[in-house]
Amino acid sequence: MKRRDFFISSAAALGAAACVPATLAIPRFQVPSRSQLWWQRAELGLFTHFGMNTFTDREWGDGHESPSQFNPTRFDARQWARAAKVGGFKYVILTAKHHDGFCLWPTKYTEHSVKNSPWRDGHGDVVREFVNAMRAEGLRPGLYLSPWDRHEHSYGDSPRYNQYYVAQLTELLTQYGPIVELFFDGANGEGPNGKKQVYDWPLIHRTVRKLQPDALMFSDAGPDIRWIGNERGIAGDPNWCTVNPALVPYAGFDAPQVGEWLQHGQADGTTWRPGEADVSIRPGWFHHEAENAKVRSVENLMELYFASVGRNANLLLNVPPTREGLFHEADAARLAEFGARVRDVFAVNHAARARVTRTNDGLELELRANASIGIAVLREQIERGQAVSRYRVEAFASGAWLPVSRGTTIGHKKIDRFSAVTSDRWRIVIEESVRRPELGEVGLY
Ligand code: FUL
Repeated sequence: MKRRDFFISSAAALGAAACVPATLAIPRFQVPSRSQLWWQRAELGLFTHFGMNTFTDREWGDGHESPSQFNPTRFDARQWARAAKVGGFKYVILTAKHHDGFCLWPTKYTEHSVKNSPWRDGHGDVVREFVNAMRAEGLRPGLYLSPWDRHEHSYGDSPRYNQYYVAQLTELLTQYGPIVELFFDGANGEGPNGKKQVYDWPLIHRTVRKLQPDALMFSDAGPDIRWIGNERGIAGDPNWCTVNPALVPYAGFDAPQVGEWLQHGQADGTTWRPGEADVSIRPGWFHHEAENAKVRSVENLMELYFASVGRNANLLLNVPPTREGLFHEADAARLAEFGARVRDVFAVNHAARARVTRTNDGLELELRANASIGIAVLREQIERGQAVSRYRVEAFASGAWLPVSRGTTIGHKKIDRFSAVTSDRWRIVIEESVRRPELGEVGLY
């Protein structure tokens, strides 16, 4: 059901609250939680796929690998953290367990873990070193715990495996300090007994909420962050932070309209669930020697940045450590270049000291001097919800307002690129919104 009744016109929408006709019923709208707000403002997350596959040169292990194969001889999570920080990333998510079931921490619940590996004579704990290293660099750690487990015998025996999974989740949430995000992957294969595992998502969600109420849960069904619907790092346009959760009731749920829902969200959604766009810096998620020359170029990473962060989604860029336990020099160098490029592109904001006037349908900016502008960064104050559904950006040139870009949603951030125009007068015109918009700081570069 589309709730058209609360789509109000922009003119009324932009005035003070008192200008909204008293009879117009504006329903309760959605806003981010404190954790979601931090997360959306962070914009950039790094993903690190590391584990048994790193040593077997595979993407999906079958669970029959031996812990003796895991031995990262120069393991140094501080090197990952420094590279992430230089790249401008604010949080980092590690695969504590991938589909092969091998655990990077010495869990009590299986022998298939680092404790039976030669690494640090079985006394190592990748998760511990990871969280410590991230925090030491001011980054927030997150964890991926694959629900699909191709090693664990109880897998497919649903209640038993659910207990196993929740027990592992409990270890991770009680022994390693605050976890910013739990990444729940949707892959769900057959168990060794041929039975399909039915995950107890309500139990999983309750466990996380109880143990770490501020941790955000990611999956295609949220509940806090939604998958953007592809692994190419590209968000939809439009992209709403809100969805109607009933449409995708649990992770891995498949229906024809799911792709659209993930990509775009819903203007009239009843739950705040911003999108995260995951993608790898290389063809694979895990490190493979043969792909060392296939690390994405900085130009390509910038395109991904504009297609994700520039469309109101977070970018989760995967950088897989090598068998030595280090980011490969090519990846580390690329992260540094990417960070420098972003800082460079957004170094001088010509709107920073502009005189800003609220118009009845947007904002007008008078810059301190003429400037050649080719990028506009728009923001809504999402702590008050998301409202804009159509806008245009204009520059005053040769005696008239010239539209330079048009768009749909804005949300936390929308970045428009256009052929550079020189002007000292710029304006944002909100053509349509679903409720009263509150624009945030404008950037002109
Ligand atoms: C997928 C997994 O199957 C891949 O191995 C990877 O972890 C990716 C992020 O999610 O569904």
